[in-house]
Amino acid sequence: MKEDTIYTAEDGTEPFRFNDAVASVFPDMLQRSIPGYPASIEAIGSLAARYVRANTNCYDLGCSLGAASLAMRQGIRQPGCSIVAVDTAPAMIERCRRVVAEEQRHAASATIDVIEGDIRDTEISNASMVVLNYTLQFLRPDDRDAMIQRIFDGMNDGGLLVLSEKVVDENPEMEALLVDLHHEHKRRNDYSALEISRKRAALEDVLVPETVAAHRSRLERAGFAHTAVWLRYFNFVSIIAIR
Ligand code: GEK
Repeated sequence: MKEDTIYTAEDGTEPFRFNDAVASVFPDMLQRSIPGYPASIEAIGSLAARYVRANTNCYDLGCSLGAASLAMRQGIRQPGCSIVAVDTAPAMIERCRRVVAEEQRHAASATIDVIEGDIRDTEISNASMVVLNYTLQFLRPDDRDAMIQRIFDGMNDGGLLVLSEKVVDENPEMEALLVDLHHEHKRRNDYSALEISRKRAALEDVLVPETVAAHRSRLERAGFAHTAVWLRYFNFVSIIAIR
């Protein structure tokens, strides 16, 4: 796995982009930066085994290198399922296609279609499982209600949405503590204080976090019957919602 040293060189004045440099170090970046990321991928596999129904579609929206799609494919126990993996970044899609093709050789039941495109334009239909693993946070806040509503509308009754996000706490004191704990976690994972502050500056206005309450009320407004936070590690949460 290639090491993420991007912010040893870049000074953080340019907004963060999912370009070739990022895609080439992405597994290392996610593992060292998102507390709970491996747990989110593991749970997506287990949830696929429980919720994916025969002859339905599954969506991995903002798939990056396809980790959630591969976990779904491994978990699915039903025949006739298609996984649609979508990302807008060409550098991610190119690598994702290679990873999926490599794994296809040991292929399990479901097919994976890797599509370069914007998730705001992706048609969602006959879905028994949809994954937004740390992706909604990159959409403009104004676009988020419509995105969640389209997901709900394209899902079958009993279908499952996994929504993982970086969040912000309502309480400024708790927020400061959680941010500090996250930065300490990154330092333990060998990012320097300078790299951490540069990356933070680059993500300003690119990754816009909301509160857990805002996410849950959006899901409820869209029509989801049940929502729960199943994972929280500092300011990183994963929510499941059942239609
Ligand atoms: C994982 N889910 O490994 N349309 C499509 N893709 C988008 C859009 C958009 N409008 N906006 C951002 N992206 C993955 C990790 S990373 C999370 C997801 C992170 C894509 C973007 O190109 C990037 O690949 C992904 O969303 C977010 O489980 O880097 O913190």
